[in-house]
Amino acid sequence: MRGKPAAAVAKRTKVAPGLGTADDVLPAGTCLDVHRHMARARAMEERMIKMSKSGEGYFWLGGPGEEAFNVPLGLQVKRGFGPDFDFVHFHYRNSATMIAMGMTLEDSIRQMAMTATDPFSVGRNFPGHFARKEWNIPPVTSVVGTQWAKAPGTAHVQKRHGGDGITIVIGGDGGTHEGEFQSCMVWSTRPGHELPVLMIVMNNRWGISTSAQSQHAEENIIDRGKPFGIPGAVVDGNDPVGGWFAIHRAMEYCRTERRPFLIEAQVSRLYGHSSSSGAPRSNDPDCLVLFEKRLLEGGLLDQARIDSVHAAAEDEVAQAVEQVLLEPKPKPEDVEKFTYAPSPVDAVYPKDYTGLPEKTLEIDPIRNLRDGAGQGINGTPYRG
Ligand SMILES: Cc1ncc(C[n+]2csc(CCOP(=O)(O)OP(=O)(O)O)c2C)c(N)n1
Ligand SMILES: [Mg+2]
Repeated sequence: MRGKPAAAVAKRTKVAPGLGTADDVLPAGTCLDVHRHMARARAMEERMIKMSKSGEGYFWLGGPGEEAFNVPLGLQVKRGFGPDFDFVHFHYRNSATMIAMGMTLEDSIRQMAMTATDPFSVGRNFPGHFARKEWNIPPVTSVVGTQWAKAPGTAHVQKRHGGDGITIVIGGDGGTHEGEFQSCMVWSTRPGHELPVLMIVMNNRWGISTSAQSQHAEENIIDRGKPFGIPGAVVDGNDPVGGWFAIHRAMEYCRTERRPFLIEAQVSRLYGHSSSSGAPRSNDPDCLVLFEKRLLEGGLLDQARIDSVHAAAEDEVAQAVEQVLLEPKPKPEDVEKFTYAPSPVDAVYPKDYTGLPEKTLEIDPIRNLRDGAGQGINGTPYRG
């Protein structure tokens, strides 16, 4: 059902001051922003699931069920380029965070449709594998847990640089079993060299089909931070208001103390792991439905306004898909582009990026260096 125009509804709707507790009130305007981005992210992901089933894309995984945490996170990131700003090492379920940070729906759908216009991977990676240099977002990798090992690197730069930029790193409950999660805690807590890393574990209680309860002996995942002296908070990831303030406090701690903090957000997984498991709707609590109930009860929105937010989100997605499906796909000859940068010191595989060394014995790295960049074995130019 389509809602009435916003202006007509606004006249009738008495806007309450906000939602929250006596100490933590999220202003009404922010609540409505959070709700709108949650609805946009959900509509986009649900359309992307259809794309994976209709041949407009080939694989889907993403973040439905995590919007109530991921949107407040994105709205509070200090977005920009360089160590004065936050670095964000994403998990593959952070589309709502990117949308809240200002990503257009087209860009995410471009990656889903694997077009040459996909700004994150030029049509060669899964959806949700974002990368945006100007926002300090290093590429997401599918290899579970690697982001935990990269985070201390950017935080180390930030600590040495000064200022209040922090590194935010996000992963799933399953990924905390990888050694990189421990590496992140070790490197972030070396005495005298503590690092401003906000570690966020999105606990959806599953790693594909392995249940968290069959793997985690600790009561809460944040307990793993205790031996390292890392403080933590367990957050109801279905509550955007509580989540907002938990994120705010954790960020403030990392910005000012220049030390790590651990958040565990308990979230839903609304469409299973990915399209590989069919992306069926689960019975987990739906944060969008729960938030809308609160917005209604709190008098911040009425049903007509909620309907119009959803209608606008669906129109936006439909237009984005229509546009993206007109855009070009990568060409076969693009396959080697952006894979390896040419380097004068890379004397081992000068002509063959994928196979074994061609003529290893003839390679003289010193001569190669002396003769200049861009020259491979026997003077052949690199195909970078
Ligand atoms: C190193 C590695 N091992 C296994 C996989 C296969 N794999 C992909 S996603 C996933 C589950 C990860 O679970 P979790 O960290 O809880 O993230 P969630 O998908 O639940 O958000 C696994 C095992 C992988 N991609 N990389
Ligand atoms: Mg999980």
